[in-house]
Amino acid sequence: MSSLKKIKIIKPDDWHVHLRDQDILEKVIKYTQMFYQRAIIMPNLNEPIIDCKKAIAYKNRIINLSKNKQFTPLMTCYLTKDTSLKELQHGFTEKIFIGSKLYPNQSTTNSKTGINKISEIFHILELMQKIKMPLLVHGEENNNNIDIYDREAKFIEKTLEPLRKIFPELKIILEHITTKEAVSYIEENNSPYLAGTITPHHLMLNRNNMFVHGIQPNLYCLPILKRKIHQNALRKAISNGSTKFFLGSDSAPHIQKNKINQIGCAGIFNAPSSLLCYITVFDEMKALKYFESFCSKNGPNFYNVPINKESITLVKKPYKILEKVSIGKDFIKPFLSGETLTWSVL
Ligand code: OTD
Ligand code: ZN
Ligand code: ZN
Repeated sequence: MSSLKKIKIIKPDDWHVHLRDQDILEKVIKYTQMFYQRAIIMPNLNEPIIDCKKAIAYKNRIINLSKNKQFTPLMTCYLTKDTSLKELQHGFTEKIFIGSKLYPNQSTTNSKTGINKISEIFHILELMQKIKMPLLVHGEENNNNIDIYDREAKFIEKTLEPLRKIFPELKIILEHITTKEAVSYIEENNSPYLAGTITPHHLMLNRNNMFVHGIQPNLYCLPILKRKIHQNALRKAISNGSTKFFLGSDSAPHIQKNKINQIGCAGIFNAPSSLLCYITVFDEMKALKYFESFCSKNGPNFYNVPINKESITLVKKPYKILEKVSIGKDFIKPFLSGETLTWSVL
């Protein structure tokens, strides 16, 4: 009998990933498919996915480049103040969209057509509440006068809480949460209409890691890494078995020359190791019994879609993360590239 520690779980889904398009999509998609049965594909392309036609075309490009034909991309609609209600309703009822995405203006990559003032889209949110269409939120207040480390907490106070009073039955996913404020907001509300996703990098790192031996552009992402007390709050949140939190890797590949630049762009490409990073943290927190719910049950239950039938087995065996993914003459550097994790996929 092998003495290897093994865990078999229902095949997980990634409820928040950036796959990009064309040559990058072609190279990165297999990493997401290695671990996940389904994934919510973020719509922030250079030309954002703002209607059904664009979503169907993008979904087909993803499927055409997929080797794993079991994989299901779940599409989201990038909200603008001009989003058509008819289009949105059609997209949701026809299952073209699983939800809509709120980007506050200039909050992250390709968000320059995002929302300036939340009241601009109240009519859209009203419809979404009525048809039970989930709202996926990049929860940062888009105001340069607010310290970058405070933007998530301010968003909860200034935008999210008032919004939830107006639309109490709107299903909201506060994505890639990074603060103790977000954790307690979700835990204390304990609402069937509110959940949060957590990334591997926000669980494994804090803001000190961005400045070890100099500045580390590959660890620059938005929302930015926070203090250790926030990192610890996230680690605790996943360790107590709450069903309000689930997996959303926020893997966001950029070619290296755009990361290491006069103005380096935000985003961490964790797809080659995301599931292994999560299990490492659950293991460190002695919370492996909640790993499967976080990865494979809480998300589908919140989105009201079936839990996967397939499974995946992880073993406690060293796994070296690849150094780079070539894209033409350039490359993308994965999160923790070249480092060795203690878990791998069987
Ligand atoms: N954060 N980078 C990107 C998106 C995310 O806010 C996000 O979801 C990106 O490059 O698309 C990032 O740092
Ligand atoms: Zn975001
Ligand atoms: Zn993202």
